[in-house]
Amino acid sequence: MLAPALLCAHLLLAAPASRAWPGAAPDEPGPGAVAAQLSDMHDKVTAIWQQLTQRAAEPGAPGSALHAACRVQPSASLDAAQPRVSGLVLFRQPAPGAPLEAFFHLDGFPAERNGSRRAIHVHRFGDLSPGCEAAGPHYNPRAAPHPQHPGDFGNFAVRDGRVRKHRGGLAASLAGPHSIVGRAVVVHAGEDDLGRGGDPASLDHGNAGRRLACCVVGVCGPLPWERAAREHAERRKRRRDSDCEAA
Ligand SMILES: [Cu+2]
Ligand SMILES: [Zn+2]
Repeated sequence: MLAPALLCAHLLLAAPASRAWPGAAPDEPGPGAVAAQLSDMHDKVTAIWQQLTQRAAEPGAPGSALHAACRVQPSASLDAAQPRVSGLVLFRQPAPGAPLEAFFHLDGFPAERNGSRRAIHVHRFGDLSPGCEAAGPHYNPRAAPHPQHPGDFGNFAVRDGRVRKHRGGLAASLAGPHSIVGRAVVVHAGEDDLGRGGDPASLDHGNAGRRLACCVVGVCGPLPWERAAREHAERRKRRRDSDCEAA
């Protein structure tokens, strides 16, 4: 059932795009109207796809959750003065269309600036061999301003040169036409101004500064997530216990 529905959806997508080719009649819709139609059809295809996949795998059923991992490496284009940040970003989505959650485990920031905050985003391209600049702009499938891109994860506090953070309710997805699988997670040297910088760049990328490290999001099984969740729970318990002792 899934394959014929997706085939129909592809045909729907292909039809208006062909009218936008050079040589189209003067009364045909312009590029803006075609883009709006395509965006609308994308949404409809996503809805069909989500209904079909959710019917096949109800949220909470064993094996229904989607997982992905991103092994963060220092950018190949860094100069010697820049910190070498590395680590692991893990994603879990209970079902297609559900909010995404993520663990961010990063090391290698300068330890002397406790309380500094670093931006993390999903960028468009997954070929990072020349350095993290090759990741291109923020992944922005709906032509929205920053910080409304699906991979605008915001700022992360650095403590003792590390980031250890769990975030839920993220807008990005591991499934559907706007999936972030195969795209890049980029860790920046600076803080995201979240669109409040007052200049055009702020609404484009948040003026988050140099790209220190990056990775490509890839599908994985549930084990890395389960391990990280266990470690996260143990850390929280230790923190609670030490708070009780101090009180
Ligand atoms: Cu970025
Ligand atoms: Zn953005």
